[in-house]
Amino acid sequence: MNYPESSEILKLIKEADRILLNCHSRPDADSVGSAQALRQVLLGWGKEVKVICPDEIPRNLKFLEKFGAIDKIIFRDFNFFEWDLLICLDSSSWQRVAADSDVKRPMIKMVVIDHHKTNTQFGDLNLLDPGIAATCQLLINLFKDWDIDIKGSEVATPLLTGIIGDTGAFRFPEADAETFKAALDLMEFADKDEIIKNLYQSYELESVKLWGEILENLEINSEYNYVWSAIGRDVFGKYGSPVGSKSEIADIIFQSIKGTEFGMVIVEENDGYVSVSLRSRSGFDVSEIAEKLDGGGHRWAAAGKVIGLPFDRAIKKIHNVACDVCKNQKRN
Ligand SMILES: [Mn+2]
Repeated sequence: MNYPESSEILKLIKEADRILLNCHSRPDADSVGSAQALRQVLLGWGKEVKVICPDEIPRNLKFLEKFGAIDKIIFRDFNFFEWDLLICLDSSSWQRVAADSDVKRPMIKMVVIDHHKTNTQFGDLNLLDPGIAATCQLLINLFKDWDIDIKGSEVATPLLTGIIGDTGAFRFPEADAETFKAALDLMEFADKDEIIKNLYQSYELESVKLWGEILENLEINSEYNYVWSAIGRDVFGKYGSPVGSKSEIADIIFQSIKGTEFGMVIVEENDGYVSVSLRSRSGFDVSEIAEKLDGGGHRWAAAGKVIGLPFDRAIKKIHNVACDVCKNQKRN
């Protein structure tokens, strides 16, 4: 057995007929991949399954919807009580699931399966593996405990997508020998080329043009060795407000500049809503900054936001938080 919780989770699933799975707010490859893979396993057991998400699925992950539609729902209006079980995947908190702090956790049976070290254990049953590279890799271990052989593209392709996404295509140190073994097993059934094409070779033209503006504003904080850029909502709007653009350029450039610890891309998405994508180059734990900015993530990639402040003050707040965390991490 990989996990002591595996049999208990299986028991809850066997007792349920109608099961909800989630993709977290601003879903990434690991979120969508883990939901789509688990959906297939549950369908195979004759369960009725719905995958819900508070946001749209980003364009570069839409190809995974060929394995089943993902329903964008408004959490405050959704009737959870028509369902027997909710399995929350890759989500460190209920807030991350619902994307609305006014919506309380519904009192239905809930299982949490996640790999974020900051997970608040908001489920009735929580399966957490904070050392593992992706929730999709965790699921492979769980499926082994359930005696499920991964056969067929409909399980393998979503799982490999999540593993590639959360490891930055196997770059981060969390991608260890076990991750490569898992990927090797999946390769027999997964369409790796399709995944790479969608994740890394399908940038929208408008998105790339926006990167130009972001790079134009690139600055360095030489006291703490981080790079950053900020763009206002007028510029963001000029290119059609491509939400995914910020994390794309963060992945490509902001964790790759020689001599720096980390990078931040700050975008004023709307009046009073400023988001920041953080990427570490050196192993500096950027999730600590994200957590203090109403967000979260991992050591190598994290995101946060500032709500209700004018743009210039939001930028200032982000820098203050970043510098405080820098000071502390230096001290320790
Ligand atoms: Mn993940």
